[in-house]
Amino acid sequence: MVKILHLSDIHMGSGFSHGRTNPETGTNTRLEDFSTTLGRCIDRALSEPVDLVLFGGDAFPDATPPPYVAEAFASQFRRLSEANVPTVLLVGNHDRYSQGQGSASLCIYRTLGVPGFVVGDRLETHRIDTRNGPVQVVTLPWLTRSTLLTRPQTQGLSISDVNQLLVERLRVALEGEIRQLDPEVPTVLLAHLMSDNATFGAERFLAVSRGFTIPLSLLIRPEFDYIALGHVHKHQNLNPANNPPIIYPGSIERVDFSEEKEEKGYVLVDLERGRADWEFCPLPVRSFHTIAVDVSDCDDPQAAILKAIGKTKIRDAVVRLSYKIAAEGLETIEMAALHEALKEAHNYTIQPELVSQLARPRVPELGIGRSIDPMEALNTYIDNREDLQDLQSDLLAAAESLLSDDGEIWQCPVGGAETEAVETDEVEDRSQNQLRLL
Ligand SMILES: [Mn+2]
Repeated sequence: MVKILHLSDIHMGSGFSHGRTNPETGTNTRLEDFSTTLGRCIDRALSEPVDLVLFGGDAFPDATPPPYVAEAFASQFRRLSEANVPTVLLVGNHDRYSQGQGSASLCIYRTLGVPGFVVGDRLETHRIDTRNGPVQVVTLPWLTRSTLLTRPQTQGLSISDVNQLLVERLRVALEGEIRQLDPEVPTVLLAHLMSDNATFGAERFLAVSRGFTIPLSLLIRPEFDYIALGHVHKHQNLNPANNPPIIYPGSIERVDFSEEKEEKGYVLVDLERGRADWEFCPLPVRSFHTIAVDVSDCDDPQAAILKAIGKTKIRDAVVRLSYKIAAEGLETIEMAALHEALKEAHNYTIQPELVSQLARPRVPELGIGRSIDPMEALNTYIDNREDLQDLQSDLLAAAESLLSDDGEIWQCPVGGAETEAVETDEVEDRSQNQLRLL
Protein backbone atom coordinates (compact mmCIF):
# COMPACT_ATOMS: atom_id res chain seq x y z
CA MET A 1 0.00 0.00 0.00
CA VAL A 2 1.22 3.47 -0.92
CA LYS A 3 0.42 6.44 1.30
CA ILE A 4 -0.13 9.75 -0.48
CA LEU A 5 -0.63 13.33 0.67
CA HIS A 6 -2.66 15.31 -1.85
CA LEU A 7 -2.84 19.09 -1.53
CA SER A 8 -3.69 21.85 -3.98
CA ASP A 9 -4.24 25.53 -4.71
CA ILE A 10 -1.63 27.02 -2.40
CA HIS A 11 -1.76 30.49 -4.02
CA MET A 12 1.18 31.64 -1.93
CA GLY A 13 1.60 35.41 -2.07
CA SER A 14 -2.07 36.24 -2.51
CA GLY A 15 -4.47 38.09 -0.23
CA PHE A 16 -1.95 40.56 1.18
CA SER A 17 -4.74 43.10 1.62
CA HIS A 18 -6.12 40.82 4.34
CA GLY A 19 -2.89 40.99 6.30
CA ARG A 20 -0.49 43.61 7.62
CA THR A 21 3.24 44.01 7.76
CA ASN A 22 4.78 42.08 10.61
CA PRO A 23 7.08 44.66 12.24
CA GLU A 24 9.51 41.95 13.36
CA THR A 25 10.01 40.33 9.97
CA GLY A 26 8.93 42.99 7.50
CA THR A 27 6.78 40.42 5.70
CA ASN A 28 3.07 40.46 5.14
CA THR A 29 1.31 38.36 7.78
CA ARG A 30 -0.74 36.56 5.13
CA LEU A 31 2.44 35.26 3.51
CA GLU A 32 3.43 34.02 6.97
CA ASP A 33 -0.01 32.40 7.36
CA PHE A 34 0.29 30.61 4.02
CA SER A 35 3.86 29.49 4.84
CA THR A 36 2.79 28.16 8.24
CA THR A 37 -0.14 26.29 6.74
CA LEU A 38 1.95 24.79 3.93
CA GLY A 39 4.45 23.87 6.64
CA ARG A 40 1.71 21.93 8.48
CA CYS A 41 1.00 19.93 5.32
CA ILE A 42 4.68 19.11 4.91
CA ASP A 43 4.97 18.28 8.64
CA ARG A 44 2.19 15.72 8.21
CA ALA A 45 3.78 14.27 5.07
CA LEU A 46 7.01 13.74 7.02
CA SER A 47 5.49 12.52 10.28
CA GLU A 48 3.20 9.90 8.72
CA PRO A 49 5.44 9.41 6.71
CA VAL A 50 3.79 9.40 3.29
CA ASP A 51 5.39 7.75 0.25
CA LEU A 52 4.37 10.41 -2.24
CA VAL A 53 3.14 14.04 -2.25
CA LEU A 54 0.87 15.26 -5.05
CA PHE A 55 0.36 18.99 -5.56
CA GLY A 56 -2.66 19.78 -7.75
CA GLY A 57 -1.53 23.14 -9.14
CA ASP A 58 -1.77 26.90 -8.57
CA ALA A 59 1.31 27.51 -6.47
CA PHE A 60 1.24 31.32 -6.71
CA PRO A 61 -1.17 33.99 -7.96
CA ASP A 62 0.75 34.11 -11.26
CA ALA A 63 3.68 32.55 -13.12
CA THR A 64 6.20 35.14 -11.96
CA PRO A 65 6.06 35.40 -8.16
CA PRO A 66 8.55 37.72 -6.42
CA PRO A 67 11.66 35.84 -5.27
CA TYR A 68 10.82 36.05 -1.55
CA VAL A 69 7.43 34.40 -2.24
CA ALA A 70 8.99 31.70 -4.43
CA GLU A 71 11.51 31.15 -1.64
CA ALA A 72 8.80 30.71 1.01
CA PHE A 73 7.25 28.01 -1.19
CA ALA A 74 10.56 26.32 -1.99
CA SER A 75 11.76 26.26 1.62
CA GLN A 76 8.79 24.06 2.55
CA PHE A 77 8.93 21.71 -0.46
CA ARG A 78 12.69 21.37 0.00
CA ARG A 79 11.98 19.43 3.20
CA LEU A 80 10.31 16.70 1.12
CA SER A 81 13.31 16.39 -1.16
CA GLU A 82 15.63 16.20 1.85
CA ALA A 83 13.50 13.40 3.31
CA ASN A 84 13.45 11.53 -0.03
CA VAL A 85 9.67 11.86 -0.42
CA PRO A 86 8.84 11.84 -4.15
CA THR A 87 6.76 14.87 -5.09
CA VAL A 88 4.77 15.81 -8.19
CA LEU A 89 4.16 19.51 -8.85
CA LEU A 90 1.33 20.02 -11.34
CA VAL A 91 1.00 23.21 -13.38
CA GLY A 92 -2.29 25.04 -12.80
CA ASN A 93 -3.76 27.95 -14.70
CA HIS A 94 -2.14 30.45 -12.33
CA ASP A 95 1.26 28.89 -12.91
CA ARG A 96 1.22 29.35 -16.67
CA TYR A 97 2.16 32.30 -18.76
CA SER A 98 -0.83 33.62 -20.61
CA GLN A 99 0.93 32.61 -23.82
CA GLY A 100 2.92 29.48 -24.50
CA GLN A 101 3.71 26.36 -22.59
CA GLY A 102 5.36 25.57 -19.34
CA SER A 103 5.70 27.38 -16.08
CA ALA A 104 8.77 29.25 -14.96
CA SER A 105 7.69 29.14 -11.34
CA LEU A 106 7.46 25.32 -11.21
CA CYS A 107 9.70 24.15 -14.08
CA ILE A 108 12.68 25.55 -12.18
CA TYR A 109 12.44 22.43 -9.98
CA ARG A 110 13.08 20.28 -13.05
CA THR A 111 15.79 22.58 -14.36
CA LEU A 112 17.60 22.40 -11.04
CA GLY A 113 17.14 18.62 -10.93
CA VAL A 114 15.68 18.66 -7.42
CA PRO A 115 15.92 15.01 -6.35
CA GLY A 116 12.59 13.19 -6.30
CA PHE A 117 10.68 16.10 -7.86
CA VAL A 118 8.56 15.75 -10.99
CA VAL A 119 6.93 18.72 -12.73
CA GLY A 120 3.68 17.98 -14.52
CA ASP A 121 3.48 20.56 -17.30
CA ARG A 122 2.11 18.21 -19.98
CA LEU A 123 -0.07 15.16 -20.35
CA GLU A 124 2.37 12.45 -19.41
CA THR A 125 2.67 9.28 -17.33
CA HIS A 126 5.33 9.17 -14.62
CA ARG A 127 6.31 5.90 -13.01
CA ILE A 128 7.49 6.72 -9.52
CA ASP A 129 9.22 4.21 -7.29
CA THR A 130 8.25 4.88 -3.69
CA ARG A 131 9.36 3.20 -0.46
CA ASN A 132 6.23 1.06 -0.70
CA GLY A 133 6.33 0.16 -4.36
CA PRO A 134 5.72 1.80 -7.70
CA VAL A 135 2.91 4.24 -8.55
CA GLN A 136 1.88 5.59 -11.95
CA VAL A 137 0.93 9.25 -11.97
CA VAL A 138 -0.69 10.62 -15.13
CA THR A 139 -0.28 14.40 -15.08
CA LEU A 140 -2.84 16.58 -16.80
CA PRO A 141 -2.00 20.28 -16.36
CA TRP A 142 -4.44 23.12 -17.04
CA LEU A 143 -5.45 23.07 -20.69
CA THR A 144 -6.12 26.03 -22.89
CA ARG A 145 -7.41 25.82 -26.41
CA SER A 146 -3.92 26.39 -27.80
CA THR A 147 -2.63 23.28 -26.02
CA LEU A 148 -4.60 20.87 -28.18
CA LEU A 149 -5.95 22.93 -31.08
CA THR A 150 -4.50 25.24 -33.68
CA ARG A 151 -6.09 28.51 -34.69
CA PRO A 152 -7.43 27.33 -38.10
CA GLN A 153 -9.16 24.43 -36.34
CA THR A 154 -11.14 26.74 -34.11
CA GLN A 155 -11.92 29.52 -36.59
CA GLY A 156 -15.58 30.29 -36.81
CA LEU A 157 -16.55 27.87 -34.05
CA SER A 158 -18.63 28.83 -31.04
CA ILE A 159 -17.17 28.50 -27.56
CA SER A 160 -19.18 25.37 -26.84
CA ASP A 161 -18.07 23.82 -30.16
CA VAL A 162 -14.46 24.57 -29.30
CA ASN A 163 -14.98 23.07 -25.85
CA GLN A 164 -16.40 19.93 -27.42
CA LEU A 165 -13.52 19.69 -29.88
CA LEU A 166 -11.03 20.12 -27.06
CA VAL A 167 -12.72 17.43 -24.99
CA GLU A 168 -12.57 15.07 -27.99
CA ARG A 169 -8.86 15.76 -28.44
CA LEU A 170 -8.29 15.17 -24.77
CA ARG A 171 -10.25 11.93 -24.87
CA VAL A 172 -7.93 10.62 -27.60
CA ALA A 173 -4.76 11.85 -25.89
CA LEU A 174 -5.83 10.42 -22.53
CA GLU A 175 -6.68 7.11 -24.18
CA GLY A 176 -3.13 7.01 -25.52
CA GLU A 177 -1.72 7.40 -21.98
CA ILE A 178 -4.13 4.86 -20.52
CA ARG A 179 -3.14 2.20 -23.06
CA GLN A 180 0.48 2.46 -21.97
CA LEU A 181 -0.27 1.97 -18.29
CA ASP A 182 0.92 -1.08 -16.42
CA PRO A 183 -2.34 -2.70 -15.24
CA GLU A 184 -0.64 -4.14 -12.15
CA VAL A 185 0.57 -0.83 -10.74
CA PRO A 186 -1.62 1.55 -8.66
CA THR A 187 -2.47 4.58 -10.77
CA VAL A 188 -3.39 8.19 -10.05
CA LEU A 189 -4.64 10.83 -12.45
CA LEU A 190 -3.37 14.22 -11.20
CA ALA A 191 -5.26 16.96 -13.05
CA HIS A 192 -5.89 20.71 -12.81
CA LEU A 193 -9.32 21.23 -14.32
CA MET A 194 -12.89 22.36 -13.92
CA SER A 195 -15.19 19.41 -13.94
CA ASP A 196 -18.69 19.78 -15.37
CA ASN A 197 -20.35 19.17 -12.03
CA ALA A 198 -18.04 20.81 -9.53
CA THR A 199 -19.71 23.11 -7.06
CA PHE A 200 -18.21 26.28 -5.84
CA GLY A 201 -18.70 28.43 -2.77
CA ALA A 202 -22.38 28.62 -1.99
CA GLU A 203 -23.14 25.51 -4.08
CA ARG A 204 -23.48 27.43 -7.31
CA PHE A 205 -22.78 25.57 -10.50
CA LEU A 206 -19.65 26.84 -12.13
CA ALA A 207 -20.01 25.02 -15.40
CA VAL A 208 -21.45 27.89 -17.40
CA SER A 209 -19.07 30.28 -19.14
CA ARG A 210 -16.01 29.58 -17.05
CA GLY A 211 -13.75 28.35 -19.78
CA PHE A 212 -13.29 24.69 -20.49
CA THR A 213 -15.06 22.10 -18.43
CA ILE A 214 -14.18 18.45 -18.55
CA PRO A 215 -16.97 15.86 -18.31
CA LEU A 216 -16.65 13.54 -15.37
CA SER A 217 -17.28 10.57 -17.68
CA LEU A 218 -13.90 11.24 -19.27
CA LEU A 219 -12.16 10.80 -15.92
CA ILE A 220 -14.03 7.85 -14.40
CA ARG A 221 -11.98 4.96 -15.73
CA PRO A 222 -11.22 1.63 -14.07
CA GLU A 223 -7.54 2.20 -14.89
CA PHE A 224 -7.43 5.06 -12.36
CA ASP A 225 -7.50 4.16 -8.68
CA TYR A 226 -7.60 7.75 -7.42
CA ILE A 227 -8.19 11.04 -9.21
CA ALA A 228 -6.35 13.93 -7.58
CA LEU A 229 -7.71 17.26 -8.74
CA GLY A 230 -6.81 20.89 -8.30
CA HIS A 231 -8.48 24.18 -9.29
CA VAL A 232 -11.71 24.43 -7.27
CA HIS A 233 -11.02 25.92 -3.83
CA LYS A 234 -13.89 24.19 -2.07
CA HIS A 235 -13.09 20.64 -0.95
CA GLN A 236 -15.35 18.03 -2.54
CA ASN A 237 -15.53 14.47 -3.82
CA LEU A 238 -17.12 14.40 -7.27
CA ASN A 239 -17.73 10.67 -7.15
CA PRO A 240 -19.46 9.61 -3.92
CA ALA A 241 -19.43 6.02 -5.20
CA ASN A 242 -15.62 6.25 -4.78
CA ASN A 243 -14.92 4.06 -7.81
CA PRO A 244 -12.53 5.88 -8.01
CA PRO A 245 -12.67 8.89 -5.65
CA ILE A 246 -12.42 12.16 -7.60
CA ILE A 247 -11.18 14.66 -5.05
CA TYR A 248 -10.65 18.40 -4.93
CA PRO A 249 -8.81 18.95 -1.62
CA GLY A 250 -9.53 22.67 -2.03
CA SER A 251 -7.15 25.51 -1.21
CA ILE A 252 -5.04 25.21 1.96
CA GLU A 253 -5.74 28.77 3.17
CA ARG A 254 -8.63 31.15 2.58
CA VAL A 255 -7.66 33.17 -0.45
CA ASP A 256 -10.53 35.66 -0.09
CA PHE A 257 -13.95 36.19 1.51
CA SER A 258 -15.65 33.84 -0.94
CA GLU A 259 -14.03 31.04 1.07
CA GLU A 260 -15.18 32.41 4.42
CA LYS A 261 -17.39 29.43 5.26
CA GLU A 262 -15.27 26.67 3.71
CA GLU A 263 -13.18 24.27 5.71
CA LYS A 264 -9.58 24.16 4.50
CA GLY A 265 -7.31 21.15 4.43
CA TYR A 266 -5.53 18.42 2.50
CA VAL A 267 -6.23 14.75 1.75
CA LEU A 268 -4.43 11.60 2.87
CA VAL A 269 -4.84 8.55 0.63
CA ASP A 270 -4.05 4.88 1.13
CA LEU A 271 -3.64 3.55 -2.37
CA GLU A 272 -3.43 0.09 -3.83
CA ARG A 273 -4.41 -1.28 -7.22
CA GLY A 274 -8.22 -1.22 -7.38
CA ARG A 275 -8.70 0.60 -4.09
CA ALA A 276 -8.18 4.05 -2.54
CA ASP A 277 -9.15 5.01 1.02
CA TRP A 278 -9.02 8.72 1.56
CA GLU A 279 -9.48 11.14 4.43
CA PHE A 280 -9.86 14.94 4.46
CA CYS A 281 -7.60 16.50 7.09
CA PRO A 282 -8.72 19.99 8.17
CA LEU A 283 -6.14 22.71 8.74
CA PRO A 284 -6.41 25.32 11.52
CA VAL A 285 -6.41 28.39 9.27
CA ARG A 286 -7.22 32.03 10.00
CA SER A 287 -10.94 32.83 10.22
CA PHE A 288 -12.70 35.26 7.92
CA HIS A 289 -15.90 36.94 9.14
CA THR A 290 -18.34 39.17 7.34
CA ILE A 291 -20.50 41.26 9.67
CA ALA A 292 -23.36 42.60 7.59
CA VAL A 293 -26.07 44.66 9.27
CA ASP A 294 -28.87 46.85 8.03
CA VAL A 295 -29.28 49.72 10.49
CA SER A 296 -31.15 52.03 8.14
CA ASP A 297 -34.32 51.74 10.27
CA CYS A 298 -32.60 51.67 13.66
CA ASP A 299 -33.11 54.41 16.23
CA ASP A 300 -29.56 53.82 17.44
CA PRO A 301 -27.50 52.54 14.49
CA GLN A 302 -24.26 52.78 16.45
CA ALA A 303 -25.52 50.46 19.20
CA ALA A 304 -26.87 47.99 16.62
CA ILE A 305 -23.52 47.84 14.82
CA LEU A 306 -21.59 47.40 18.07
CA LYS A 307 -23.96 44.63 19.09
CA ALA A 308 -23.35 42.81 15.80
CA ILE A 309 -19.59 43.12 16.26
CA GLY A 310 -19.96 41.80 19.83
CA LYS A 311 -21.66 38.66 18.58
CA THR A 312 -18.78 37.76 16.28
CA LYS A 313 -15.52 36.06 17.20
CA ILE A 314 -13.27 38.70 15.74
CA ARG A 315 -10.06 38.03 17.66
CA ASP A 316 -7.25 37.39 15.15
CA ALA A 317 -9.78 37.06 12.33
CA VAL A 318 -9.96 38.91 9.02
CA VAL A 319 -13.15 40.93 9.38
CA ARG A 320 -15.23 43.02 7.05
CA LEU A 321 -17.96 45.13 8.58
CA SER A 322 -20.61 46.28 6.19
CA TYR A 323 -23.63 48.29 7.30
CA LYS A 324 -26.53 49.79 5.46
CA ILE A 325 -27.43 53.17 6.82
CA ALA A 326 -29.77 56.03 6.02
CA ALA A 327 -28.21 59.40 5.23
CA GLU A 328 -29.55 60.95 8.43
CA GLY A 329 -28.05 58.13 10.50
CA LEU A 330 -24.55 58.74 9.22
CA GLU A 331 -23.65 61.53 11.58
CA THR A 332 -24.64 59.42 14.58
CA ILE A 333 -21.88 56.91 13.89
CA GLU A 334 -18.68 57.42 15.85
CA MET A 335 -16.00 55.83 13.73
CA ALA A 336 -13.54 55.83 16.62
CA ALA A 337 -15.86 53.53 18.59
CA LEU A 338 -16.11 51.12 15.64
CA HIS A 339 -12.34 51.03 15.28
CA GLU A 340 -12.03 50.38 19.01
CA ALA A 341 -14.56 47.53 18.82
CA LEU A 342 -12.73 45.94 15.89
CA LYS A 343 -9.18 46.35 17.11
CA GLU A 344 -8.80 42.70 18.19
CA ALA A 345 -9.29 41.57 14.61
CA HIS A 346 -6.17 40.67 12.63
CA ASN A 347 -7.31 43.00 9.89
CA TYR A 348 -10.62 44.70 9.20
CA THR A 349 -12.42 46.90 6.75
CA ILE A 350 -15.49 49.06 7.35
CA GLN A 351 -17.88 49.54 4.47
CA PRO A 352 -20.85 51.82 5.10
CA GLU A 353 -23.52 51.72 2.43
CA LEU A 354 -26.04 54.50 2.06
CA VAL A 355 -29.48 53.08 1.48
CA SER A 356 -31.00 54.42 -1.69
CA GLN A 357 -33.05 57.55 -1.37
CA LEU A 358 -35.39 55.96 -3.85
CA ALA A 359 -36.50 53.47 -1.25
CA ARG A 360 -38.19 56.23 0.75
CA PRO A 361 -41.90 56.94 0.54
CA ARG A 362 -42.76 59.10 -2.41
CA VAL A 363 -43.68 62.71 -2.07
CA PRO A 364 -47.49 62.63 -2.59
CA GLU A 365 -47.45 65.36 -5.24
CA LEU A 366 -45.07 63.23 -7.30
CA GLY A 367 -47.21 60.08 -7.15
CA ILE A 368 -47.80 57.54 -9.86
CA GLY A 369 -49.79 58.69 -12.86
CA ARG A 370 -48.50 62.23 -12.87
CA SER A 371 -46.17 63.36 -15.52
CA ILE A 372 -44.19 66.47 -14.74
CA ASP A 373 -41.00 67.95 -16.01
CA PRO A 374 -37.76 67.38 -14.05
CA MET A 375 -37.48 70.99 -12.81
CA GLU A 376 -40.97 70.87 -11.44
CA ALA A 377 -40.24 67.55 -9.77
CA LEU A 378 -37.11 68.92 -8.16
CA ASN A 379 -38.97 72.00 -6.98
CA THR A 380 -41.69 69.89 -5.40
CA TYR A 381 -39.12 67.68 -3.78
CA ILE A 382 -37.24 70.58 -2.23
CA ASP A 383 -40.51 72.03 -0.97
CA ASN A 384 -40.98 68.82 0.98
CA ARG A 385 -37.51 68.91 2.50
CA GLU A 386 -37.16 71.53 5.18
CA ASP A 387 -33.44 70.90 5.50
CA LEU A 388 -32.88 71.85 1.87
CA GLN A 389 -34.76 75.16 1.91
CA ASP A 390 -31.62 77.26 2.15
CA LEU A 391 -30.20 75.53 -0.90
CA GLN A 392 -33.28 75.74 -3.03
CA SER A 393 -32.11 78.41 -5.44
CA ASP A 394 -28.63 76.90 -5.77
CA LEU A 395 -30.00 73.44 -6.43
CA LEU A 396 -32.45 74.67 -9.02
CA ALA A 397 -29.75 76.68 -10.75
CA ALA A 398 -27.43 73.67 -10.79
CA ALA A 399 -30.17 71.45 -12.17
CA GLU A 400 -31.03 74.01 -14.81
CA SER A 401 -27.48 74.21 -16.04
CA LEU A 402 -27.17 70.41 -16.13
CA LEU A 403 -30.39 70.01 -18.07
CA SER A 404 -29.56 72.72 -20.56
CA ASP A 405 -26.18 71.23 -21.34
CA ASP A 406 -27.14 68.88 -24.17
CA GLY A 407 -23.60 67.85 -24.91
CA GLU A 408 -23.06 66.06 -21.66
CA ILE A 409 -24.83 63.11 -20.20
CA TRP A 410 -25.20 63.13 -16.46
CA GLN A 411 -23.68 60.01 -15.07
CA CYS A 412 -24.24 58.52 -11.67
CA PRO A 413 -21.08 57.86 -9.76
CA VAL A 414 -20.37 54.14 -9.71
CA GLY A 415 -18.56 51.73 -7.43
CA GLY A 416 -17.42 53.09 -4.10
CA ALA A 417 -18.86 56.54 -4.69
CA GLU A 418 -21.41 56.21 -1.95
CA THR A 419 -18.79 55.10 0.49
CA GLU A 420 -16.72 58.11 -0.36
CA ALA A 421 -19.72 60.33 0.09
CA VAL A 422 -19.66 59.50 3.78
CA GLU A 423 -16.53 61.52 4.20
CA THR A 424 -17.51 64.41 2.00
CA ASP A 425 -19.31 67.53 3.04
CA GLU A 426 -22.81 66.67 4.07
CA VAL A 427 -24.60 69.33 2.08
CA GLU A 428 -22.75 68.57 -1.09
CA ASP A 429 -23.47 64.87 -0.60
CA ARG A 430 -27.18 65.46 -0.32
CA SER A 431 -27.37 67.73 -3.30
CA GLN A 432 -25.61 65.09 -5.35
CA ASN A 433 -28.08 62.51 -4.23
CA GLN A 434 -31.01 64.66 -5.22
CA LEU A 435 -29.63 65.45 -8.66
CA ARG A 436 -29.01 61.79 -9.25
CA LEU A 437 -32.77 61.26 -8.99
CA LEU A 438 -33.29 63.27 -12.14
MN1 LIG B 1 -6.72 26.96 -10.83
